[in-house]
Formats: sequence, C-alpha cells, structure tokens
Amino acid sequence: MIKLYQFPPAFGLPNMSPFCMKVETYLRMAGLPYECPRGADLRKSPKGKMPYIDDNGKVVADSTFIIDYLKATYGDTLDAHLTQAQRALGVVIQRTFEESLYWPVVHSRWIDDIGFAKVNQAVFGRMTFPLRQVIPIVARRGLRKQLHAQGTGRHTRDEIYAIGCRDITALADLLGDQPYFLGDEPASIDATAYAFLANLLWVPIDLPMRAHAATFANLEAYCRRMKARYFSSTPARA
Ligand SMILES: N[C@@H](CCC(=O)N[C@@H](CS)C(=O)NCC(=O)O)C(=O)O
Repeated sequence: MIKLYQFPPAFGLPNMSPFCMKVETYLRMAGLPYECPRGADLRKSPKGKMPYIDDNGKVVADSTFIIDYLKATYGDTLDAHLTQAQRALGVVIQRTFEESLYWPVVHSRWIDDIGFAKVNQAVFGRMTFPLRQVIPIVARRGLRKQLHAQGTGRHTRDEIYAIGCRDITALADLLGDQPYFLGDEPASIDATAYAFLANLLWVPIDLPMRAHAATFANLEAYCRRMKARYFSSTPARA
C-alpha cells in the first residue's frame, strides 16, 4: 500500500500543510488506497520537506512529483477529459496557490503574532519542557528566513495580506459558479485548490485573508462540496 508521510492532522483538517493535504486529497480523488504512518520525520524526507510517499520501496518527494508519479504508475483518470487550454489554466491556478498565495499564508501562521499563537499551540502544544520552549522559536526563525529569502518577508504586513487577498479574489472569480475549478468535473487541480482553500477558510486564524476568503460564498461552497465528495470517511492513519 502507498505510504503517505506527512504531518499529523491539525485544526480538524487532514493536514495544516496544504501540500500534504493536496496529496491526501489526490489519493482519495484517484481512489488509491494509502496509509499515513505515525511519527513521520522531516529529517527522513529526501527533500527535507513534507510530504513524501513510499510506494513499495519507490520513494517520491514533492507533492507535484508525487502526483506525476501516481498518474504515470496508476493511470490518470482525473485529467483525461481536459482540453489543452484547461490543462494550461490548471498550471496557472496551481502556481497561484502554491507559489504566490502560499507565502502570505506562511506569514499569517508563523510571523503574525495572532496566527503564531494558534499554530504554536496546535503544532507544539503537546511537547514537554525544554523542547516546548525551544522548538517553536527555532521553527519560527526558520520560516522567517525562508520568507525573507523568497521575498515576501521584505514586505509590510499590509502589503503581504494585500498580495494574498488579490490572489483569493482572482481564484474566486475564476471558480465563479462552476462546481470545480476546471468545470463540471473534478480534476487533479482541485486537490491543490481544496487543500489551500480549506486551510484558509477552516483554520481559525482570524486575519484579513480568512475574512476576505469568507466573503466569497462560492469558495466555502466549493470546500464543502469537495469535503462531502472525498472526505466523508475519516482519513486513513496507520
Ligand atoms: N514544493 C513542495 C513544498 C512542500 C513544503 O513546502 N512543505 C512544507 C510544509 S507546508 C514543509 O515541509 N516545511 C518544512 C520546512 O521547511 O522545514 C511540495 O509541493 O511538496
């Protein structure tokens, strides 16, 4: 069975990492059985990030490469119906979530004191002294460095949330009144979209981007639709 290595569930979501939740959503959309071994360790990940999978000894890291591998190995039923233009739009939507919106989300969780108070408790709350004192500080410092290197960390808080809100508006307008991002049928891009939008709407960090996303009824309806279709059963945990 496919082993999906990822962070433990948090905030009532399968994962608070949108990249991990993307792969778990894809596995469910594609109907591929999987398990999530407990105690997944970032240090064992080939690329030092989550998620990665082990499929009978074949280890693949990075959510997009994992999905490419799963499509190549088990077939690609989800995207078979797409036109070239829809495939191109899927790539652009994916980049907006993963390369743009992701960074304001990271800021809201790890740098903004309001978000960090929640994340600190959810992620590190069960750690014991002295790790409970040290690890959150080290993790936060690491994320601050990443944000600075990527560039988002050089903007003001207002500028960062303006970038995030503009992405959210564009994505909500693109979805419009369609049931799924590329039309009437779900496609693999919906794994990314659901993972990011559920993490934005349903993680109780009350910052401008969440409030902004909540003004678009289609985004909430979309997340409910995806949840009902693919997560009516409890996520598999080994
Ligand atoms: N491009 C990667 C991104 C994965 C990623 O950034 N994962 C984050 C969690 S959202 C992570 O593992 N961060 C740990 C770290 O940077 O130390 C993918 O698509 O899987």
